[in-house]
Amino acid sequence: MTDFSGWMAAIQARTESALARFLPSADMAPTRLHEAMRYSVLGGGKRVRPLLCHAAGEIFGLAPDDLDAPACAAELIHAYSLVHDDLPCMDDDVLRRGKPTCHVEFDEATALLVGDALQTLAFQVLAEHGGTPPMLALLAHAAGSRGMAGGQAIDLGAVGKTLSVEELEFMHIHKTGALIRAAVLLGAHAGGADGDARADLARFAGRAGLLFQVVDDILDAEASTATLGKTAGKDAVQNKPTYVSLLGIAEAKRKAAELRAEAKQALERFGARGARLSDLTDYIAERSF
Ligand code: GRG
Repeated sequence: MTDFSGWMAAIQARTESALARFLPSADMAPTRLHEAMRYSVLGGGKRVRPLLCHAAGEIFGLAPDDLDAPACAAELIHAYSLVHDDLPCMDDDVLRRGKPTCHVEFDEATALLVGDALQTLAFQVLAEHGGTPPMLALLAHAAGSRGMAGGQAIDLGAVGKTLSVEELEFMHIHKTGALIRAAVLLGAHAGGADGDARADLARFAGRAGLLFQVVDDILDAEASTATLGKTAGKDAVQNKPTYVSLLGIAEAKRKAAELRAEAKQALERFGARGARLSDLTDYIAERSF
């Protein structure tokens, strides 16, 4: 087994190549839309969801070649969500992955279409590369109104309101957690995992998804715009409820440590085969951007 950082770099590189292959080429009409799609997906991002999908699939003996399609499908949904989230009618941001957001570099109508087209491309990639009906349904559920889009609706409605920690968690389980869960479970489904294994992986993904969000809130409060590659400190400026605003930094960090431990506990049944997901949990907890 290669060391974790070598494995991570290899999966990130192969994800970049696979995404470049799956995306329509920039010289194919309509060229401006295809250029904007490639601009929004390629050359940036940590590829956390593809990493999770590969790590989960590897538990069941799958080779990386077998996991590129589900991993990219999850990343394409993620990329679409970022493009739409940055639009003026949503989070209204100008910087993403260290470069101007899609609607700033192109225009708002193009950014809207980029999101639409990336979302449908995700399902096309999955359907054309071995995705079963349960896998397609899983991804659709995670992206839709009972998952990520629903979480975004709750988020938009929460600005300026006081939420309880339970309400905040409900929002994040949908907005960020649903796609993280889908990325893990797509890998598990591709590998033919049984119901018990999938239940433990769903439990793992639930804790890892919340951990991801708590760390995101801490970074928004503590890190710089240059380090994050997106505007820092926005949550406080926009008066958004976060783990940091509700709990304070120290308690948010304690919560992150608890979620990290619970995520790892959920991997117990997999023994050494769960090492990649365990290492990814550490990466999510310790990331600096
Ligand atoms: C527009 C339907 C719709 C949904 C948007 C996920 C989301 C919902 C918006 C993203 C806004 C945001 C900053 C959420 C916090 C957590 C998060 C998803 C951060 C960005 O994900 P990373 O850190 O980004 O994985 P990279 O650039 O590394 O891929």
